Parts: sequence; C-alpha cells; structure tokens
Amino acid sequence: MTNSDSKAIYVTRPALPDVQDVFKEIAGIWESGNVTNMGPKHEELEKRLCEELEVPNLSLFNNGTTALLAAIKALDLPEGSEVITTPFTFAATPHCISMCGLKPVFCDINPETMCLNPENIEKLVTPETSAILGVHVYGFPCDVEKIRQIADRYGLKVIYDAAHAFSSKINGKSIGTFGDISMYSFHATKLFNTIEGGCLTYNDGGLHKKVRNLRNFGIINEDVVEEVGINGKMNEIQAAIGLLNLKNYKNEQAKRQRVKKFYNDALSRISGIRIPEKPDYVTDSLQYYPIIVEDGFPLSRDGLYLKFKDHNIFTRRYFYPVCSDFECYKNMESAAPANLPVTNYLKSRVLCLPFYGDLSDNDLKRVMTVFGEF
Ligand code: T4K
Repeated sequence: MTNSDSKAIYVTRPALPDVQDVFKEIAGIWESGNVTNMGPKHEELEKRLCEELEVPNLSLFNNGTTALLAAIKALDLPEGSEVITTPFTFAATPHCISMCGLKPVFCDINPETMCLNPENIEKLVTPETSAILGVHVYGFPCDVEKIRQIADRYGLKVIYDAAHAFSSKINGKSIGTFGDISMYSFHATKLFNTIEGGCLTYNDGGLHKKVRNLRNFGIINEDVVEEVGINGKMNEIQAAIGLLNLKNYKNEQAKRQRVKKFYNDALSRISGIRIPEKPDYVTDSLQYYPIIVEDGFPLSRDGLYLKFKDHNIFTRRYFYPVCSDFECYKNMESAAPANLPVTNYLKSRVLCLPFYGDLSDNDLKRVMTVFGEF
C-alpha cells in the first residue's frame, strides 16, 4: 500500500442529510414528546413516499426485513407451503420465507439480469407452491410480465423484494406496483435511507389493515388485539431523516450518474470485464455498480477483490456465498449446484465496485489503477 492509498474506500457510504438540519428536526421531536408509534413525522413520510414512488398504498417499517416478514404474513399463504425464490440475494430474502414457516425453493437466474429466470420457475411449481418471491437485484427488474403470467396460471401470489430499487420504474411505471406486494429497504447503505427502515407497497387497499396489524402487535385499540403481530414501527427520528433525505436523493443519483459514466468509459477498455447493462425501458435506481470478471481477465474475481483490499479499497462480492450455499439451505434439493448453474457461475464472478456520489476523481483513479496493474 502507498501513502496515497491511506484513505479507505468502501463499496458505499451513507447519503446523509446536513447534520444541522438533523439537529433541528431532533429538537422539534424532543419538544413534542412524540418519539415513536406512528407520530406526525411517520405519517408525513408515509404520505410523501406514496407520492414519490407513485404507489397507491405504502406502509413504513423499522427495517426492510420486518417489512418483508409482514409482506409474506399478510398474504396468508398455507403453512409449510413452498415459495419459489432466487438464491442470488441477501440472506434476508429466504430467511423471511423460512421464518414465516414456509419453504424456500431456489430457482436459477437469468445470466443478464441476474434475477429469477421465468423459464426455470414453471418447472419448480408443485401442488405445494403458494408464491413467487422475486428480487430486483441491483435494481435490475425481474421479468414482471412473465412472472405474472405464471402466477395467474397456477394461482400463486407474487412478492417482490425491491430493496435495491428505490425510484426504479419499468416502462415508466413504478417498480413497487408489480405483484401483490413489494418491499423497499431504507438501510443506511441504500440510495434513499432512514438509517434503518423500509416499507411495503401494494395495489390492493384491502391489505392495508392486515399490514398495519402485523406492524403493531395486532393491536386495534386499547381493548382489542385482533391477531398475532410484531413490532415493525419506524420511529420519529428515522422518519425525520427520511423526510430530509427525500429532498436529497435525486442529487445523490445525479452524482452517481457521473461515477457510472466514468466506470462505463474506463472499464469498456478492459478486456475480461463485463458491465451488465440495464435495459432501456428501466429507470436505474443507481444502487450498486456490479461488474462480471470473465475468463479473459488476468485475475479471478477473488484475486481482483484481494488486490483491491491491498489498496485499501473494499469492494463487495454481493452475493457470495449465495443463499443456496448457506448451512441452513445447502441440503435442500433445489439448492443443489447442478440445478443452479447460472447462480453458481455468477457467484464467483460478480464484484460490486465503490459506488456513491462523494467518490472524488482521485478515488476513481485509484480504483482504475488497480485494474491497470496487470
Ligand atoms: N433484501 C435484499 C435484496 C437486501 O439487499 C437487503 C439488505 C434486505 C432484503 C434487507 O433489508 P434491511 O433489513 O437491511 O433493510 C448491507 C446492508 O446492511 C443490508 O441492508 C443490505 N441488504 C446488504 C446488501 O448490504 P452488509 O453486511 O454488506 O453491510 P456492511 O455493514 O458490511 O456495510 C457495507 C459497507 O457500507 C461498509 O463496508 C461500509 C459502508 N457503510 C455501512 C454502514 C452500515 C458505511 O459507510 N456506514 C454504515 O453505517 O449488508
């Protein structure tokens, strides 16, 4: 490592509001004494996000994982039934299925979009299947049309994990309007964040009461607890940060466009590095910048990852290990590597480069220097 490498560069840095604005918000919350349990900031953020994401219904949660648990519970899927999902995702996705007493069934992915491959979904449908849970991985959209057709054919529910897809659109339509219910994560590492947080979006207003019950212990009022629920409530400080970040996220996206353009130009000259391109009909969330390290490159993906580390640059191998390799899932039939050739190819090829608005020209040059060393 040289002196110029002394500052660590991470895969992402949280896009945070001005700290003086946060202090002002916190002072107001202190003054009011309303710090959680669906207070005024919470209600305002819910309304504002509904407009921003162009969805008919939206419910906030304290993180994306509790939101996804509530999404699965809200659909009343038969106990022990099977949910077809992708192994190429963060642990939260299959874990939420399992924690709801359902069985994740892993389905291989499309080599271009890295999302569920509809051609493989149909082969996995059995009389026990109750739902499909797709992930819009890195903001690449699932093939929502083909998934809808399969779901209609077999009477299945469709859930989308849109953790990476804040503000994404498919043909101008908000990504949160496809399927029965979608989850967004507002974790600190996400383009739009409330430090920890998330939400559900859904077209059927009939789900509203159920989702709200699940989020607040099933409590209706002081006298009535209607059903089993958890504590999924977002607090007022999270909501206030969300309201501030709503003003900022487009600016962060504009800054990321510059980084994306820099990488696209510089990497197009390097053989053996493939840049997965989003289709034209998709509005990119600009959440991650994944590359695929192919055979033509002089180092393996892991070799490149370690080389970056030597230069104090912390890229991430999202998603390695894939969920089908986890101890808790690897013995399932659908997790067998022979059933998941594309997943197992990509798990050792994909690397997410540092990608956030405040990367300086010098930071970007440092990243490219690592590529240029061979
Ligand atoms: N579904 C999908 C597809 C997801 O990707 C996720 C979360 C979920 C569901 C669940 O949503 P949440 O319940 O989290 O809302 C991170 C995030 O913690 C996680 O939210 C995210 N996906 C996942 C892809 O990435 P790690 O284990 O990589 O986090 P960590 O702490 O290593 O952070 C990554 C880098 O970010 C660090 O190297 C530096 C930077 N960072 C991170 C934090 C927390 C900062 O600069 N400041 C920070 O405060 O999981």
